[in-house]
Amino acid sequence: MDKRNREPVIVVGHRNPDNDSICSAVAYAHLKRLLDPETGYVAMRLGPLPHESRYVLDRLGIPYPPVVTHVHSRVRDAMTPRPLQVPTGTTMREAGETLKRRQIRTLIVHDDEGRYAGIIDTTTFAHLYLAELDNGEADAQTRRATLAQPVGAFLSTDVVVLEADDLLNEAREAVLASTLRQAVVLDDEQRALGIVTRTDLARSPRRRVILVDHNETSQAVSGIQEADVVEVVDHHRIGDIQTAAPIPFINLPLGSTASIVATEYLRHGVAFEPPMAAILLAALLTDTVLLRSPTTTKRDHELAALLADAAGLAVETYGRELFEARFAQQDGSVEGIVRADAKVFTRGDSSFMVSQYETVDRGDILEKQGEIRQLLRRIVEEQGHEFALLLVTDIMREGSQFIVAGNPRTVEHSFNVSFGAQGSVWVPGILSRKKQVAPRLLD
Ligand SMILES: [Mn+2]
Repeated sequence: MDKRNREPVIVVGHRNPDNDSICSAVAYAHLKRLLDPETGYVAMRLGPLPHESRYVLDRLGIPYPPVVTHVHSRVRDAMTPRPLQVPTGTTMREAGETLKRRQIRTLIVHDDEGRYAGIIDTTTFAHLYLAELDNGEADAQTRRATLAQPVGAFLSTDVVVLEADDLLNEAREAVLASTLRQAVVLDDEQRALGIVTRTDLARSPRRRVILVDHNETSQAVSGIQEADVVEVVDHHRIGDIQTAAPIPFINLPLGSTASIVATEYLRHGVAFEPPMAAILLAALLTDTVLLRSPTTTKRDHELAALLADAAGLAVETYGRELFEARFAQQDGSVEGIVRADAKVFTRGDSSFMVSQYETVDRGDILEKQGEIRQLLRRIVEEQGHEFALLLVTDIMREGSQFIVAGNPRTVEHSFNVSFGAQGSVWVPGILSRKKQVAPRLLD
């Protein structure tokens, strides 16, 4: 297969990327480049960068992975790049000899500024000679005169013009329907980047993708069915990705995809350069909520220690910085704390609200408790809720401060706590509204 124009393999995480999807893609693309320098590997992403990823990459001076919008085949995946080009002043004789010597069919002709002007191809010469025969002028002198003229006078200009990022399926129809059945690919400045011939179209190139941190079509880049998934590295349940050939498919029940990527570095005996260790550790710590989430394994703990060592970082401090970077973007006003992530639930005839605010230090919030309760009380009155509850979740201390207004009985019963006059109580171990709070209040 023609390898001249193989675009790099895309390494990409899921849609609405989290830090693990970003960092695992960056570190795995890096490992693949080291293991296989012949093939290009490029980390990309499917959406906005999470704040903590921005923090990690900025701190290490690593460029943000670019966004990939789709992996449908494009004109650039099929075209023959860097076509042979000659200026308009070239003589027909020179052009003809070049075609013959290089055994090609088409020459791109450009003007004095290097902009595409038209093409000369083997059919141009065929038509010329046939015309001479028709006119009974096929003598050596006429032929020599014709060949001494510049190509500018004989250009074919009714050639399909494409852009490199055009979808190949759409371009294919246009090219096959055209007279010359080939196309030139121009850049923004009208310079020729490549040509697309019928042979190029017959090759049907597919883009190559490595999926990290997901293996389901619904979470993958658009056009994935039209691309070749060449590898999967993931720690989620097995989904529906299908391939035509066997591929390396690494799926392990670890706390993060970064843990698997780190394991791959070790398996291949590739030393952790400090920036890659820092990137992998960042993903491991955010995905496992500082090694505290129930998905965390013994192996994650071991890898975190190893990566921290290689990166010269302290696990707890670094993890705290990552979450501070994530939470720094939250609205810290009383309105923001109470309303930014509020959910209303109904049970029978009554309704209640549960808000959550995550932090690495609940101290600041506790100082605003009076104001927070006033707002919660107003919400209860205005909305007619049974109660309004705010969870100030402190991920470092692994628990939530419950602040309530309205009738606290349901909450007190469900969690076996007593709010007291302040309407506020610390509940250790409660981190998830969805998994630990809502089900108990609705029960
Ligand atoms: Mn993950």
